[in-house]
Amino acid sequence: AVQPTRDDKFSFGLWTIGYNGSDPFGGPTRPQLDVVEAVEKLDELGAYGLTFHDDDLFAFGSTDAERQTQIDRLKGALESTGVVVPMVTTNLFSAPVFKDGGFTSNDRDVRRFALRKVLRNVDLAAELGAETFVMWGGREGAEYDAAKDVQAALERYREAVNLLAQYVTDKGYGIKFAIEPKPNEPRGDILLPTLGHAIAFIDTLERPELFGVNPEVGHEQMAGLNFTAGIAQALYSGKLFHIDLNGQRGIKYDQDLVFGHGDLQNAFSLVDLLEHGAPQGGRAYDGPRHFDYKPSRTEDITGVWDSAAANMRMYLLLKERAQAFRADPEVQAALEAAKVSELAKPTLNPGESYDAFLADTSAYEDFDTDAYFGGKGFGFVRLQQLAVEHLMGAR
Ligand code: GLT
Ligand code: MN
Ligand code: MN
Ligand code: MN
Repeated sequence: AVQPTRDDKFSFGLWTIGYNGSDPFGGPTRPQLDVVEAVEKLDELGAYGLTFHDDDLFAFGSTDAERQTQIDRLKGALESTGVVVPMVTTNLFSAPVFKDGGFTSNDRDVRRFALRKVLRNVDLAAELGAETFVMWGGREGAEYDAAKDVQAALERYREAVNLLAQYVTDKGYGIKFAIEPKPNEPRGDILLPTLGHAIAFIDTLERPELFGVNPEVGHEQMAGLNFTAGIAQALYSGKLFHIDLNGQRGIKYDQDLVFGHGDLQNAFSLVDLLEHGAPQGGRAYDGPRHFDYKPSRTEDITGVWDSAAANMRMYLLLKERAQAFRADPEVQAALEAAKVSELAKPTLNPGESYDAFLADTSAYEDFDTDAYFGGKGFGFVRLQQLAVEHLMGAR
């Protein structure tokens, strides 16, 4: 059961397994990975999808012929393996021209160039049958408050994505957009730093139905936020269009560890939520389980593929543990005792007016707050202990 299959919908970014080990303090520790090898090896390991940035497939500044050669090589590998491309994205962060961002650079010519680069890649995404187009605005931000008019930047971001929505609508492309938040790195502060900021921004768009979020485990955790709780809100808003799974250990630089190699308890509650929905039947997640991790630069190519397999194995192991947790009668009793299910019950009676509510003396005048709060506890700790024991395989 921990052998990945296509039905598990595991996908990887070409830039993840293709990461050559460069970091701000040192150069590459591994040679470049070819896209055909990447597709064949992912297929062998049981993944169903490959995702990429334009610049992962063909270097920035490639000629049309070089670009086409790489697209054809990718298509050949997809055909021979059955691997699909569920998501495509554009690199608006590596080339020096994007040093102050793409859609929100202070320089208008850069903004026009960035938008053209994205439109070109949207056409390619449609050609490859991708359903989701991710936008991670890593350079959309600033180091200095005086250097960026954030309200104008949001307006330019809005202008850009409204145009993209118009474009896919007119072309009849079946593509939806997923905005990926990150609080900082590479910029000191990035625009739309958390999934909450992104969801609020989406509400201001001309076609909000075409936009959702692509939250990354580590990015929310870099801000000290609870990823599972954020995902619950994204699901609640119908905005979880895609997800980047990886591992992060606390508030520090973006680690992009293997999924589950960071905050394991949060990974457990996340898989439980994605697979089963809320305990009272709130929405679950149906899309690709996409890994956005970096094989550590200490590893050779064997270590790259071991770590790719580890992501999928961690997910499936957590899924098994979550199933056991949900099925355990003791857990069900503990959930009941902790009143987790009572939260699904509306606070007012059906059709209860505020007059009727105000007339209910049991709600206030006769409600004995001392007796209630001085007495019985909720038993949350016991419930959590059961969860951790299931996670550890101790039950
Ligand atoms: C980049 C970033 C990721 C984004 C990718 C999509 S690229 O590696 O760190 O979090 O998901 O643009
Ligand atoms: Mn990351
Ligand atoms: Mn990353
Ligand atoms: Mn990501």
